[in-house]
Amino acid sequence: MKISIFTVGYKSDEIWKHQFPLGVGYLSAHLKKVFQDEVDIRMMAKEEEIYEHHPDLLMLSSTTQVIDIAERIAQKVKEKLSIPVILGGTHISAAPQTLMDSVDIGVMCEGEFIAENLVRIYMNDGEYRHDNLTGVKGICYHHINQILVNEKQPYIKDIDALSFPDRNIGKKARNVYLYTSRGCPYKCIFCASQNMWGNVRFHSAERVISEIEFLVDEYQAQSILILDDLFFANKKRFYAIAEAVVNRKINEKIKFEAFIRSNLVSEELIKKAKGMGINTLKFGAETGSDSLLKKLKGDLISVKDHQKLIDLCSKYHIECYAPFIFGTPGETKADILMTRDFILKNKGQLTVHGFYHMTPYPGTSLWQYAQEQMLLPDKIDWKDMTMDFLNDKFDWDKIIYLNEKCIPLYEFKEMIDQLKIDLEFRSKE
Ligand code: B12
Repeated sequence: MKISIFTVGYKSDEIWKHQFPLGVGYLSAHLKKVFQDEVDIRMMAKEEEIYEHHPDLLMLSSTTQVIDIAERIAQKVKEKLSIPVILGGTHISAAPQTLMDSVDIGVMCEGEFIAENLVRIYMNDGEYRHDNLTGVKGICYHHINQILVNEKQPYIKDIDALSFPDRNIGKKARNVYLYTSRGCPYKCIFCASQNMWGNVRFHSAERVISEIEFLVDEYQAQSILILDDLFFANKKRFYAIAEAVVNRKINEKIKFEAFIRSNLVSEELIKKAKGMGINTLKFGAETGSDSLLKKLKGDLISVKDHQKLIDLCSKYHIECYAPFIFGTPGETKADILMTRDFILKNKGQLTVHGFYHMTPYPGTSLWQYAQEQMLLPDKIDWKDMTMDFLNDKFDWDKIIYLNEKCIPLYEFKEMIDQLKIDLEFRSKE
């Protein structure tokens, strides 16, 4: 049986040589381990490769913003190949009721075992029907003009049992993606991680080290981008990993980037991070206003923590990156100016790598708020959910603006335009 797996939305060939999406990589590795020679699974770098492979089954992975492209591909594949199309990824996980007509089955959240069950059903029955899908956990599907959403699949307890993900990358790759945990213990109002991954689960330090060594030996990877929502969520494990990296001299061969949260920072931790070869840290700063920050990320974090992290990164020569978000319900003009001043004050020490509009995504508490306040349009065009003010597709007429009560949209736009000038931000494609 032939299966093609494709992540929707990639245009650049360059990025594929280095950074291969891990979601489809985990699926591919798991299905190969379970079915071995019974299936021929290919991860596609381009849409055209699907037609060349001529699979019996297509698996698509998509985020919210590119879901319209997923729909178009599914339609085309149905027309050309008449095969079942299964869709997974963050969007359908949070919004199963949006399953498109051209997609047969949506897979919600952690996908490895659900994909396995679906492949097995197809192998046995040669088709998907209501009677062979009704008991399958973690899926949604069409049945008599309705979308049925089955109960959730339990999360995998021991994620070390999963194989290393397949990666379609070349040798000497840079910023190779690595995942060392699933989920995040915090609940930021704009993030769907809890909905997606449930309680946070960690790979053991040993497993993390063996995957890093594999990337060094197998691919001669030059740098690794640790994509975990929060690599430092379990400090004990972080120290164990840092120590092993140094003891095995891995830090002499490879550098790392990772995501941190400012309230977890101490000098000892940053020193250890530098010691293991982390030369870039990224954190969700979001705002320079303390009261707003607490609203976004909870009471345990403050702008002082942000400052401490930035100062420590500066001291230990670690590059520090952070995104900022504007347009939160309740944000005042004074809050926006505080954020501007915070960014200006840290010029040279902090790189702003996200200048975002507060966009409600399904699966977040912000989405729930927007629904309750009736701030969502009747019909949402998902491709308009561009949150990046600097993206040339950002369209002020189409955004979902949640803060009209505090700052009217036209004044908000003026402030954002002024911020672009004050902070010397340039638009990009
Ligand atoms: C790496 C990454 C990227 C990479 C690769 C994206 C990708 N599609 O893999 C790049 C840099 C391209 C990227 C871009 C963007 N990203 Co991004 N990204 C991530 C990040 C940090 C990790 C993704 C990852 O590898 N996860 C680990 C794997 C194991 O999980 P997974 O991909 O979800 O796959 C599992 C399941 O979903 C499921 N599954 C997935 N696909 C399929 C398919 C089938 C058939 C089945 C059965 C199962 C299945 O099984 C997998 C294994 O369990 C996540 C944050 C996160 N924690 O996930 C954000 C995240 C996915 N990105 C996000 C966003 C907003 C974006 C951008 C829109 C940013 C922007 N401003 O442009 C763009 C979208 C462009 C695009 N084409 O996708 C949001 C998505 C929100 C949403 N509702 O869609 C996330 C969740 C961050 C967040 N918390 O808000 N991103």
